[in-house]
Amino acid sequence: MNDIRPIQYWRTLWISDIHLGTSGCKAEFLLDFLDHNEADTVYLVGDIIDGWQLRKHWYWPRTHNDVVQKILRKARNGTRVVFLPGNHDEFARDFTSYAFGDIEVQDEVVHTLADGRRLLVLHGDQFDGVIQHGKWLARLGDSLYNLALWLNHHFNRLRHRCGLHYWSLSQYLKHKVKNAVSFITDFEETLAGEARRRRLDGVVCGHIHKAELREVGGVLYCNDGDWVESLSALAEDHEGRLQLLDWAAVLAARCTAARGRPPRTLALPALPSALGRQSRHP
Ligand SMILES: [Mn+2]
Repeated sequence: MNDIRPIQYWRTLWISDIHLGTSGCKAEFLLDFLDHNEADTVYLVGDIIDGWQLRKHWYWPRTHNDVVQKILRKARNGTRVVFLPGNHDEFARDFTSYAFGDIEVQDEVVHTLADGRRLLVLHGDQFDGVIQHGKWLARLGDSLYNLALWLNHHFNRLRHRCGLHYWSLSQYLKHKVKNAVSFITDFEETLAGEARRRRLDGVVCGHIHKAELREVGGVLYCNDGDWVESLSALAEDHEGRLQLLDWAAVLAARCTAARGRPPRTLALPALPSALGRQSRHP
């Protein structure tokens, strides 16, 4: 390591949606984050290990093992580590209120901040049933949309030849994308609503891979983001103040500061893995 950045000590850290066992997981970045951040309590807010993908095909590089080892080491050295399983690691839900070595497993918990505010902590997929799902379509890029237009053209020529009326695939997709945007809003409002219903001051969740820290309907809505796309975590300092840690920005700043020094070994993943994650369920 050629940087001398000090370790930051937090009261609490929340990380989720690491998706270990998939090529989309940015384990190197998370290892760097874990090296530079310590906390009294670390909440692993679900989708830590991607059981769905691992069942399909085994992918477990050394760095993914290192992440697990590093977290276990923190737990052994006195950090309280609480694992709240998500939909991709729901196999662990059978072990709720048990402990894996030094790691507690819970479905959800109420965390009390240093200033007394109380937050509901859970992955968030528990509310998928009441929210219309279409998130994957939100990731359709422009090029895919153009492809849809092209397909639409040929698709309808074929329909015409078969004597069928025109049906717009592109319109259909557009409609779906609009629904996906409203899915995020619905998710945020549903989770904030649940915290309000329970007379808590806010909620911390993950699941939709969109880091956020703001007030929604009078309560605090916090989403700690993910380690597939946004490389972010939520942190509480010793006064109870919350902030989002954008590790991609920290790394970019470090690279700029280190200009002239030899480049660090952290590298962005190859394109295929970046593409591979596009269609993945949140
Ligand atoms: Mn999830």
